Amino acid sequence: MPDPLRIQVVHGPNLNLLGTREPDVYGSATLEDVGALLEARAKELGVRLASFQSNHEGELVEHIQRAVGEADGILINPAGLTHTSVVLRDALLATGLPVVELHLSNVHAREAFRRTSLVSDVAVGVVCGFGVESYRLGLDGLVTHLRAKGA
Ligand code: CA2
Repeated sequence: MPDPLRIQVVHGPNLNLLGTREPDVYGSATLEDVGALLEARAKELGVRLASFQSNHEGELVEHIQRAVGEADGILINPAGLTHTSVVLRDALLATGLPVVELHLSNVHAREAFRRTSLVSDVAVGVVCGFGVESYRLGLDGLVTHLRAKGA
């Protein structure tokens, strides 16, 4: 039996607040609910997950750097840093790992600044607009991509 694929899940700033504010935009599920949903899907897919959330850009960068050799791919909701962070983009690119970007909301149907992503063009795919289902769809997409590559 081959070793299971390892996926690093990264949640950006303020996502610790999920389910506590702005339910009209982000839904009522908490980050813990997202973790449970992802773990259930990971079990079905036979992959292993590690999850990390931080409100600090530098901590996110350090964690992403540590994914090299520890993970086969990265599933990330970069939250507000999507639209601003060259350093997060550089960190993701430097890993050389396949990245899937996801968003709960449809960032294209909101303010104009949310249509810019510094991550999308270094990602193998992007999912947005399906609430917490975006996480499951993103995980499925990343695992499909990795398996097609023979990882
Ligand atoms: O739709 C998404 O997943 C976003 O990545 C969420 C970010 C936003 O800046 C992006 O444009 C789109 C905001 C994350 C903050 O999450 C909160 C959740 C509940 C209450 C307050 C903030």
